[in-house]
Amino acid sequence: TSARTQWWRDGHFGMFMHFGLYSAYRGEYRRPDGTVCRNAEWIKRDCAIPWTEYEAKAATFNPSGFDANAVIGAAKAAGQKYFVITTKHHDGFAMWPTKVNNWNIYDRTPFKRDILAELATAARAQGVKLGFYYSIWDWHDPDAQPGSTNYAAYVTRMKAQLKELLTNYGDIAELWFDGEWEAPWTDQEGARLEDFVRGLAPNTIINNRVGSRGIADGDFGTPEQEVPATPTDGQLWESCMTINDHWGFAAYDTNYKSATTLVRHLAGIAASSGNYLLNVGPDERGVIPQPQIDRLTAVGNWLRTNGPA
Ligand code: JFZ
Repeated sequence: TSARTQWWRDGHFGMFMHFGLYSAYRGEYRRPDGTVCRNAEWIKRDCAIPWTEYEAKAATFNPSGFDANAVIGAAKAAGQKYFVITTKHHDGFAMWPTKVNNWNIYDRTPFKRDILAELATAARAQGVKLGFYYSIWDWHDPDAQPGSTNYAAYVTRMKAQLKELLTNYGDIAELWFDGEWEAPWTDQEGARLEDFVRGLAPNTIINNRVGSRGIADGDFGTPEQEVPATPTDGQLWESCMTINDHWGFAAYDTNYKSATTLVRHLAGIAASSGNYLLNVGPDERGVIPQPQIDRLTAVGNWLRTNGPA
């Protein structure tokens, strides 16, 4: 409970966004034999899509409907104080023009824009804080694979990417690491990574998935898909949740939580001094589906009618 985390403790409510090359599949992969495999951000691995096909998909990925002002506006209208986007999920695909490798949205797709820069500008203009999700686990980098004898080279590249993220887009409010559970990541590596981030961005709030919850615990805990019954006093936490049953876009998934349920989650979490990071998943055009927008609007309306101030 320091001045550094004040805004975060006061804010309670943020928008999570899972958006990546996987979004281009709309949640479905048609196998060569004609059968269909359904998944979202894990579609590459869970549907066993060959890299050649997944890489070819990148050449068709053109989310020209992405509108940073509209996205940040939707968060703001919902009463959300911060916004966290997947800059790189487990597929290793960077959603910004990284110079570290060419497995990124700028070099591999016809979409020649930097949505992180657009989001940074929109967020600053609208007074919403910007955060980045970054997966330590990487299915694509050859040096990050199980049995790699050169994992250190991958870690060096990872730090170079994080330096880009922390220095090219203004102040980054929150870093949301993930995939740390996957070997050969260690607590020691997590502690070094946390130090690295603190050195570059001392005010950035870091989640506990930077290490294996041993030495490097970051700033806050990350319960998932739940309103914890008995949070630990003095331990900051943020519960992330899907708005339907998937993180990434899945066109067939219409199992949306009702606005009433979302309000109940938010109120319950805030009452236990937690934060609620509610996810949206834009489609292959980069547009947040209307049913998701409708629910965000309803939560915002409830807050304006019943919330503080
Ligand atoms: C991870 C990702 O694999 C998933 O795709 C999504 O991005 C989610 C937010 O994070 O999934 C997890 C990570 C940690 C737990 C469960 C799912 N956990 O600690 O229970």
